[in-house]
Amino acid sequence: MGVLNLTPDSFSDGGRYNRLEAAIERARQMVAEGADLIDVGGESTRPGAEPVSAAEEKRRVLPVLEALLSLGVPISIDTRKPEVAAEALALGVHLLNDVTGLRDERMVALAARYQVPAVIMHMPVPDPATMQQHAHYADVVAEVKAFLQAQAQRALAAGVPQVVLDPGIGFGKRLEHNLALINCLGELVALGHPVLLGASRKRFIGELSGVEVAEKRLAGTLAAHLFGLSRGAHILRVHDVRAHREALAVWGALAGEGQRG
Ligand code: HH2
Repeated sequence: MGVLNLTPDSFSDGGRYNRLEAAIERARQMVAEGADLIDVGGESTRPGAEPVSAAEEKRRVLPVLEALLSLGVPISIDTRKPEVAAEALALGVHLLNDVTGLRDERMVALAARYQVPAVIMHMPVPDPATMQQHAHYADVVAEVKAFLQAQAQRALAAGVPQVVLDPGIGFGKRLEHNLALINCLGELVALGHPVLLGASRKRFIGELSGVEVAEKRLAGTLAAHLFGLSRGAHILRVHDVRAHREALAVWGALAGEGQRG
């Protein structure tokens, strides 16, 4: 899943792709580099980011979505606002990516009505501005798993055709929480739904590698993502598609055919 952020303030590539032409070009490039899916977002969810009105978010994403729907790959809308999701799905978007984990009944109803799969991501409170104040868990893996399982059951019972589970790396999580969740990703995989991992360029990669500039965190990102694959992740949400494809070609050969014998 290639990330297309149409925001002036995203933590890693903010401001670069906010013009229509540039956004479309960037999406084309990611597809050419091997992206299977493009995730389009119009609001930054980094800790402490300024909230964006639904009108502004729609202004940012709808023209781009319309253009991208002819690219030939599935397009996902990354939004926590039902108003934005409704218009994106009416255009024909293929996947709903809700970082607030389908807490809002209207999001569930929309995914059911348009018969699209939904990504259910964990965050401790549905508010990026304050989520880091809620980074307290007795057992982060158990709590995230329980939340995702409950939300998945609710969504499926309401008619959502498929759910994708995501531990929400960096969303109301500290370093030790992110590490535990990636290390124990197999527990989420065991719930029987596809699992998405989004560690690309995130703060914990910087904390571990000492790389402060988000755009320069590719090496650490690849390490986290390949580790996640070895734990059973099905979808990686990435900014650097080409590098991931190259790494996957080698990792996949080793994981699939590299056993002795
Ligand atoms: N991470 C970000 C945004 N959306 N969606 C899912 N399902 N999983 C994630 O891990 C995830 C996500 C944050 O990264 P980015 O889009 O690069 O930054 P920003 O929110 O500042 O635009």
